[in-house]
Amino acid sequence: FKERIAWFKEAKFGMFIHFGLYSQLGGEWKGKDIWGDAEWIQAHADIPAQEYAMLTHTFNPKNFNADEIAKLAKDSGMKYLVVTSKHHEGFALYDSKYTNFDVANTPFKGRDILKELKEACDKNGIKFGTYYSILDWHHISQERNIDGDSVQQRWKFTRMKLGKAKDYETFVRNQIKELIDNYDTDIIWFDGEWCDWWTDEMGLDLYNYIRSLKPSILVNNRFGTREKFEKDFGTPEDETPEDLLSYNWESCYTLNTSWGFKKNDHEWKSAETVYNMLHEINDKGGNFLLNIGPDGNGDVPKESVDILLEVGKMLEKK
Ligand code: FUL
Repeated sequence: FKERIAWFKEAKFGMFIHFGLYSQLGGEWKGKDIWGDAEWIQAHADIPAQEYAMLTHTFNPKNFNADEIAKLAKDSGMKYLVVTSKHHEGFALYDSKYTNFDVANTPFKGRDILKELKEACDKNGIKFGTYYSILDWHHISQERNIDGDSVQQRWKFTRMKLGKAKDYETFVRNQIKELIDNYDTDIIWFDGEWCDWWTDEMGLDLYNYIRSLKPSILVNNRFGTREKFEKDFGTPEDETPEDLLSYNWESCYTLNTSWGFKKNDHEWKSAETVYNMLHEINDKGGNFLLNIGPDGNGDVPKESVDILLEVGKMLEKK
């Protein structure tokens, strides 16, 4: 294990990228500002899956420039990157054989975001990782949980349709295998494991399957109950642990307050804040995964670019 995680420990600083259909909306639905994280807009505005799926017709991030993003990571002192291959919305940012709900069925077809990023990372000496949500608002196996007592609860804890769990497990395996076979991903960064139909046993089986496909890969602890699993690394979110931890970990934060692009979110952290956070986290033995959310055109918000480049300069001076 020590050998497998060595590059990660050394890397210390990485880039998180939240990008998906929601990036087009920028936190607004039908002219209204929707509260909360912009990648949760389907839940918070209670948008039915079919209506949400119409966003594939307009997904066309023409300005998406993987090379610029990988270079930005490098110039900011980052050594790896983790991109949302599929967030809770269920949309695959790559051409997946197992669903039509993917980039190949949008006006952006012919380009594969993961492929472009993977190649740009290789070129720039950045390790490539992929986020994958177990919770899936599009897959037919799951539906909004009508018993939930708030809109958010209904979407956060989906209901597994009777007899469909096995199909979904197979679907997840197939997609993860694509991430390994086609993009040689170095990290599987799970999320959305909290629904009651997803058990620790399923998570562990999946973990072992992934390791059998690529023994050197790293998997975060969100394949099952987070508190139970330390390996391969823990994932404090929006927080830095107070005490020193006995296991490997990575704190993730975003540059403003939303992970996905949000037009009206102007609460940017300063370069100095980011720099200090990085030092605090690293001093405590953790990694820092810092998020950018490109907009619907594929542009990284100028504020993010400026802050990150400034951090890069501060690190160089040291
Ligand atoms: C959370 C997700 O629900 C958020 O949307 C975001 O991806 C964050 C990093 O993890 O659990």
